[in-house]
Amino acid sequence: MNDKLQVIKEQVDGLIAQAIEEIKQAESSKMIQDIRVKYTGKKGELTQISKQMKDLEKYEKPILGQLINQFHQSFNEHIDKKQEQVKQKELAAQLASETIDVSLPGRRQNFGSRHLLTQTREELEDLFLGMGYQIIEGPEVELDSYNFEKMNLPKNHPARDMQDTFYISEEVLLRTHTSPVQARTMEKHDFVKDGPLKMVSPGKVFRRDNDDATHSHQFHQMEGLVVAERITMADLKGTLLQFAKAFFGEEREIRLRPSFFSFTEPSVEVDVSCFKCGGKGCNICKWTGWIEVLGAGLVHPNVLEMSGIDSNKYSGFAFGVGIDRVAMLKHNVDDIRHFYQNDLRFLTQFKGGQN
Ligand code: FA5
Repeated sequence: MNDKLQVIKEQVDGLIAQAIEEIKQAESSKMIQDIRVKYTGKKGELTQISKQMKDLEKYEKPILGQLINQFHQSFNEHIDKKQEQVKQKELAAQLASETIDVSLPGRRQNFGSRHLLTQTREELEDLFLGMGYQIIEGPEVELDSYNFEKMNLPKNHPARDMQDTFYISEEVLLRTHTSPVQARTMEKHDFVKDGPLKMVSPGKVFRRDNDDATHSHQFHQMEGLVVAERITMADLKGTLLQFAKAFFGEEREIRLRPSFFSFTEPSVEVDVSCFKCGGKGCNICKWTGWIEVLGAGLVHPNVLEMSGIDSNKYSGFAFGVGIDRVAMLKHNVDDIRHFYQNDLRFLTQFKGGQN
């Protein structure tokens, strides 16, 4: 080996010694990668030495080639071994840092629950389903003809004032009560095929009302309607007593007071004996012993006839319960606006209807 080659050999030997030393010190995959680039990369140290190839004599070139191969062999051997060790160490560290303590108690999931108004509506539905009623829903955006005219409230009737509402056009409005579902159902009913008509219809209603603790411009009602031959006030009273006992408690009594609705005749307001004081008088019943819960009556013959039912053959009773009101009474809620404010401090008190 001539002097020139001797110098190159010393350079390569020095380089491999230096690389091996650095490999020994490497502690991460990143450091190993950097060493690879530093020695064997395109601009690496070995590449610099290889560049001398072009200045060598033909017979000298294979000798340099051999030296370069030896470098690669030794370098790869060391670096691969080190890479394997580092990989093991890194994997162990990762597994240690991601250890799951399976003995830790789980985090509690906070589930939502059914709104008290939904719970109340479902309770009322179940109760009437149990008495053989079917549930029928009607549209919230209603025609004037169903909301008023077919309920025996012709245009310009003064009783319309009590149920002013939001009009979409002259003839289309947001319904003020669930009573229009009476007419929609009666029109379709076939007594020969379907037998007696027994239905309840829960849903949202709207009125131009001033909001206060017991009034909202949007609230919920449930309509009840029974039409068959020889239906009397006794049927109405018996049904409402059963409802009052099932919903408010077995000891409840009811009282009917004369009232006016254009679609029933006679019409009544129905009171339930106070479930807090049992009728003795307290702040809930305003010291009267009775709480008003709904309006009812025998279906007016005009209403039957307008829906195509022979009022000489058939009669019926109807009632309309304010769902918000009975929910307030049963659960001692002092302001109807709590139902619509979505305050979790209020809502989470009624977790009975867990989803
Ligand atoms: C009616 O709406 C009649 N359609 C009920 C009816 C049906 C009578 C069938 C006869 C036969 P009234 O306007 O009284 O009647 O309302 C019925 C119930 O809705 C009231 O007893 C009350 O519980 C509730 N209610 C009325 N206005 C509001 C309001 N602004 N906010 C909350 N609840 C109300």
